[in-house]
Amino acid sequence: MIELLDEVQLEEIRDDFPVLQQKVHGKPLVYFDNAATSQKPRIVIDAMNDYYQRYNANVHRGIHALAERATREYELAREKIARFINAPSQESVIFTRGTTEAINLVAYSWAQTNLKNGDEILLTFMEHHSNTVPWYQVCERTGAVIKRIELNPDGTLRLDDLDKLITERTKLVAVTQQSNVLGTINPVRLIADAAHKKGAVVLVDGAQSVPHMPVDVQALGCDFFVFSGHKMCGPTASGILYGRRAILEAMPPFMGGGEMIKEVWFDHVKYNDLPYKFEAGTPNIAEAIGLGVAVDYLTRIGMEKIRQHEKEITQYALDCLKDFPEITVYGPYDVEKRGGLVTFTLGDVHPHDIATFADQDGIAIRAGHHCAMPLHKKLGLAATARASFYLYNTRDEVDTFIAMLHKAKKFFGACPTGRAMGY
Ligand code: C6P
Repeated sequence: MIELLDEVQLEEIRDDFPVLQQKVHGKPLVYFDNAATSQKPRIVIDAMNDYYQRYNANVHRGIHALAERATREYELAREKIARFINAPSQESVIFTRGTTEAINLVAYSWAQTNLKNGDEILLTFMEHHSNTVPWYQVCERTGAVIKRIELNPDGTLRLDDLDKLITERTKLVAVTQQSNVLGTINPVRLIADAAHKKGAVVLVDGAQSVPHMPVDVQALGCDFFVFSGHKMCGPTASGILYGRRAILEAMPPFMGGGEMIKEVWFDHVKYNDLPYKFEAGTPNIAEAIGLGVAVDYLTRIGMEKIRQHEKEITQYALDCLKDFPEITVYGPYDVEKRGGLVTFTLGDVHPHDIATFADQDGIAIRAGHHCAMPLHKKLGLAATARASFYLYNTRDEVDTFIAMLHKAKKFFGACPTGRAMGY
């Protein structure tokens, strides 16, 4: 049986995050914008400072003591991250600046080499722009076309006709493991199996899943898996592309420069081995080291425990929101099928007004299209408001959030509206 975080542990965890110990507009900060970026524990900040203060040097180049230490720590981070996602080898784990860069790497290197006029890329209607725009660009350059998996009214994917949607022309299926708007957790393994039956390659966007649940890339059966460090207690400008080794070996490099070469002659070049072939130039060394420490931190607490905690908080928030006939919640009600975030509208109040109102109470939520405009167009909305939770959030904070919504509803005179989607 998985234990929940108890009060004492939760208090200890909150103490690890300096940013949480402050007031905003005179009120204790309630940070519910974790899907945009998470806060960072002291040990991650300290690890990055330590690199700059004690062993700042470039990696894989110098043979002096500082350079050797920097290289060791950088590669140790790769090792930890490979273990964290159960990658079969460290060579298949490539440091990037985040999810966006990792997807662009695959788009430029793999897709442009392998796709041609008339080929199909299958997406879903819930993809983030990072898992949308690079594929539009591939289509512009190759003549490939985009198709999409439809949504059910509860915000889950309509998979009944998946076998028909994936055809012999489908070369790539690119799907998010968890939607940053609906919260929906998608059955990636099932989709990957269907795609592989037709010979398609599968890319999984793990930006919203890796920070919040145990992830095993081998069990998911995907060919590429991408995520960002800054959403999982790690630094900004850190992220990962995992790829199946054989596919990575066959791909041309994304960028040229130092580090990604074995030998350069007057007119040609021999590329380096994995993973360095895809890490041109001086990498984000402090960020990679910081991400390794973030992985240590999350592992120590336990990803299953974090998932359970978020399920509990999310269920509590969803139950409280049921008392508002003016509120529409988007995405599945069942917390087994959704991650730790709640996206909603309050009558016809503009979500930006709700976010500004919340800010006055020290509550940080996000409002807008959340970089998922096709999904919002599908929902017939310009914007939504989103509260997204993490391991350090509490039921008391949910109470503060709900009290703010009661005030907002009165202040803006919100009226009940039809619930087009959600529950
Ligand atoms: N979503 C949000 O507030 P980057 O910016 O590269 O670290 O991550 C992009 C990205 C890709 N996929 C999904 C599912 C995401 O949620 C994000 C980032 C943030 O929802 C910022 S727009």
